[in-house]
Formats: sequence, C-alpha cells, structure tokens
Amino acid sequence: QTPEIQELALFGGQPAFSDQLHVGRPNIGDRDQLMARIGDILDRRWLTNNGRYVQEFEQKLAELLGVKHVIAMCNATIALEITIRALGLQGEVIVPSFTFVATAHSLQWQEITPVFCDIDPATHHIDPAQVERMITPRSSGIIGVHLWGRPCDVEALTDIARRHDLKLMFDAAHAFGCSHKGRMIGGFGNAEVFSFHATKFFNTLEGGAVTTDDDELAAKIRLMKNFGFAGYDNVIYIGTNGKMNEFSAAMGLTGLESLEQFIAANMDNYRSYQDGLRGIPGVTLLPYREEKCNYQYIVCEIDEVAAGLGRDALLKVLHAENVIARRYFYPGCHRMEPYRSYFPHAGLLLPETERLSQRVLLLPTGTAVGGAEIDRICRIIAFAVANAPAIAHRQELQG
Ligand code: T4K
Repeated sequence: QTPEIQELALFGGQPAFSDQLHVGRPNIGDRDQLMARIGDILDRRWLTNNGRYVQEFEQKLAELLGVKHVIAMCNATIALEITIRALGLQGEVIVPSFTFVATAHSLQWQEITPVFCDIDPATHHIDPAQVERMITPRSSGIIGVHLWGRPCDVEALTDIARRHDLKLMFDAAHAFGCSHKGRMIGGFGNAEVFSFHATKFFNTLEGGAVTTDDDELAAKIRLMKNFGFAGYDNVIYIGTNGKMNEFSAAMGLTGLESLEQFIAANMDNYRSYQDGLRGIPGVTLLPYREEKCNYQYIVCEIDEVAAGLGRDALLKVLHAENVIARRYFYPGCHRMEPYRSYFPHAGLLLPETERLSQRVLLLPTGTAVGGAEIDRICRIIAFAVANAPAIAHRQELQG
C-alpha cells in the first residue's frame, strides 16, 4: 500500500525511528580494554601531563601516519591556535569559509584576520586559483581544510605557498586515516591538525593532535602546549594549556585497535546510501575517491529545482522522523559573528560557498547505524521527493 503524506511524522504520523539517529554518534572500541586502561591509570595515579598513555598514543599515531612528530592535544581548536602561533602567522591568513567555525576562530582569537576564500563546487575544497588572487602584502599563510576527509589540492597550495613565501598548514580535523596519493595525511605542509572529538569516527572524547616533520616546530609546539615549561621551574616560552589527559589517550589507544572496523562500517554505510539514493532526482551523494579514506561523512547536495523541495524542507521532514541530519557547514563562517560584522560584503566574493551552504545535507552514519536504518532513511527521502509539491503545500499551510 502506497503511504500518504499525512503518514509523515511532520504531519502527525508516527516517527520512523523511536530513537534519534545522529550524524556524529561516537564509536566506542573494546570496552573491556578501555576499562582495563582506565583502571591502570587510576592505580598508577598519573592522570595527565605527558603520561604513559599519551606517550604511547603519540608514538602509535606517528607510526600509522608515517610522520616524525605527533603532539597530542586537548582538542583540535587549541591545536590549531598553538600551531598558528608557533608558525608565526600574523596579519592575514587565507582560509575557506566553508568549514567548521573553529578554523576561522583559531585565527581571529589571536587577532589574525581570516581572509575567506571560495571553494571548488565539485570537491567543496578551497580553490587554489582564488587563493592566489587573495594574497596581499599582509598575508602570512594559508590554511587548507581536508573537508569530509578528502584531501584538498595539496600540490597547488604547496606551490603557491612556496612561490609567495607563505606558511601552509592543514586543518585535517576530518581526515584521520585518509591518504593522498598513497601517502597518509599528516605529513603535508608545515603542519597538520587532527580532531579526535567525540563526533569524529575516531575519538578520544575530546582531543586532537598536531603532526609535523619539522623538528624545530615540534619542539616549539610541545613547549607552547605546556605553558612554555622546559623542565621544572623553567619557563622559556609563552604558552598555554593544550595537553591531552590520560583518559583521552586510553580511549584513543583503544579506538586505534578497532580503527579498521570503524572504517569498514562507514564504508558499508556509504555503499548502502549509494544504493538507496541512486536515481532520486535532485539528491546527489558526494563520492569518495579510490584512496585510503575513513568514509565518516555522508554528504549530499539537494538541488531544489530537480528535487521539487529544498534542503531545509527535507531537513524538517527528516528531523520529524528522528533522523537528525545536519546542515554542515551552513551558513558559512563569513555569515557568523564576528565575521559578518567585520566583512558584511564577503558573500559577494564567495558565490560557491553561498550556493553550497544552501544545498548541503549530512546524513547519519557510523557504527550506530546499519543497512536497515539507511534503507529506511533513503525511502523517506525518495518519498519526500516524489511527493514534493504536496509536502511543500502542506508545510506552507502549517506555516
Ligand atoms: N576544524 C574542522 C573542520 C572541524 O570540523 C572541527 C570540529 C574543528 C576544526 C575543531 O575540532 P575540535 O576542537 O572540536 O576537536 C561538532 C563537533 O563538536 C566538532 O568537533 C566538529 N568539528 C563539528 C563538525 O561537529 P556540533 O556543534 O555540530 O556538535 P553537536 O553537539 O551538535 O553534535 C553533533 C551530533 O552528534 C549531534 O547530532 C549529537 C551527536 N552526539 C554528539 C556528542 C558530543 C552524540 O551522539 N554523542 C556525543 O557525545 O559540532
């Protein structure tokens, strides 16, 4: 029997799911291993300040990523701030506006101006041709974002940075476990920054890391994340507190043991979405390339004309069904404070960012979601698109 639109939860029907499905549901590895590590931490009473597990975690990450230095941090935002400072960035730094606001805030927090650059609509990544046009005598660096875990145009950005004598760093918050041209992300540019926040497919509760092959930079960042202490009672640098604690490192070490399972689950989910969304007019799933990838984000674009209903109308339908899809990264950093007050006309230079932020929709994935749920989510989306005019009319009536 064909469902009627009044069966949608938005119009009073039963939600498709009794519990909410989230985009960023944390993955948890082997609980017994985690509890054993936590027990060990409590027994040894060494909770933070470069403890044994943090050191082991850093070493394991360095091996995995093939990079000389890994500095574990309390979160990626502080890691970005410290790296920006350690690299001596000042004046202006070119960044995409289509990113999580932390990328821009980590600059503005230290009175450095983020200069927002538009993106390539095919990849959602900062567009190198535009980067080059935005360089001024005040520019000191570029921050590329490996959005959705896909590498941005590393070669072109490296070339621009070299020719203009700019520092280049990457916000690799999404890109743990991903490679670029066969090389793990972590070793590109002057430094890269990962996030291990709870909502990432690999988490340390809160956490992050800076990776670099530069000995001097690594030493500076190590000092900066620990108040500038070089041994007891000897502060030789300005610093802050960016340290990772032992519980977070225990979570990280435990998660590393299940990393391949997390990625496999994400990849299965991605394939299920590929099957389920195929052929729905106006709904496009952003493809992953044939590189090592974590598949952690299911990114769709909704074309209002072809689908018959816009992204926000679809979002309402899904939320009512307890599918907590997200509009990352709406509305773009340039439309958030303080940037929209500082640069009220920035949108004129960012047409692709403006367009994409109206179309993008992220769907639930991770180990908490499986094929059956995904099939149901895709059927809701197909039903909403097939009945778009009636749904839009009824939404209008409801106000
Ligand atoms: N650069 C980029 C490109 C980033 O994407 C991020 C962070 C950063 C830098 C900074 O990294 P950190 O300093 O955070 O390490 C979330 C995360 O908080 C943030 O880490 C992440 N990016 C961003 C994309 O997403 P919100 O404000 O959307 O989170 P929230 O609380 O709405 O949670 C997302 C979904 O996950 C919800 O539907 C609920 C669910 N959830 C969340 C948590 C915390 C759970 O099911 N369990 C949980 O424990 O920012």
